[in-house]
Amino acid sequence: MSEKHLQAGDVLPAYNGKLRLFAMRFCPYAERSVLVLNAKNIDYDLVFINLDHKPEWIFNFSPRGTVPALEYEQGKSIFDSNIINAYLDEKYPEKPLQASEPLRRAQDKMIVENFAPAQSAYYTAAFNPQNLQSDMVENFHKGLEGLQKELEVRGTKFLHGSDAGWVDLTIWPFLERFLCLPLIGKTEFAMDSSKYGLLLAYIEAMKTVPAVKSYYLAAETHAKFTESHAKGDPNYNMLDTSAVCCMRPRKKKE
Ligand SMILES: N[C@@H](CCC(=O)N[C@@H](CS)C(=O)NCC(=O)O)C(=O)O
Repeated sequence: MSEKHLQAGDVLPAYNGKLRLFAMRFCPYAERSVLVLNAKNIDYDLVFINLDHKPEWIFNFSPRGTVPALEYEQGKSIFDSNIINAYLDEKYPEKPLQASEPLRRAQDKMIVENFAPAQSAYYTAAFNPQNLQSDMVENFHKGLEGLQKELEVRGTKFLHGSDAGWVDLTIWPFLERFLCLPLIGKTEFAMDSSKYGLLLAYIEAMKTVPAVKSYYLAAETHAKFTESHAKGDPNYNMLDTSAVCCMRPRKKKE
């Protein structure tokens, strides 16, 4: 899989019959769908999009030009991470990721809902720091405290149970990114181990989940991307090694 992000003027790669997810490597919403595809062992292709210079064809798959979008049949697509993930879980029922009990499913959705203010605080801190207000920092910590409380009450390794499920994979991409905030100087967002011991243990457990591990990026990498974004020139292709391979030193001609 290439980490290169396609942009305006680039051609749409040929369709090869697999499900195809249009994504951006640093997008937490796209990551949600990647994790669900991985966790369900579904075969798929990833196409990364430069969101500042979008290729014209992305609008055929996602009317607002947002990612993720899923091409489920040639030229036919759905968009939005929650819509895509619900579709995948129902269409491929072999390994269900949502709770089987209706009440538990509702409670899982409430966890995601209650976590949303923490996500917004993260977005502001990372991408609009000039608009950051103290109540956002409070909301962030309220979100983390709520999550930790839920882990304590449930008493399971993951929120879903002994395996990670829909609820874990839905909030994970944000937890992964929260860890980069102290690295970009937002120390008020640090997760102190004396306060967040259980949550930090959960984060470590999530990193070992195969679906997560194969797509996980370290806090330092997220910090680098966020800084490039703050400078007005997001470095979408910072993980693309295809350019490096062509710069190997050539053998001198005899
Ligand atoms: N609610 C959507 C949000 C998707 C979203 O905002 N994606 C961002 C990237 S992280 C995007 O595509 N931005 C490009 C744009 O808004 O033009 C989802 O859950 O999929």
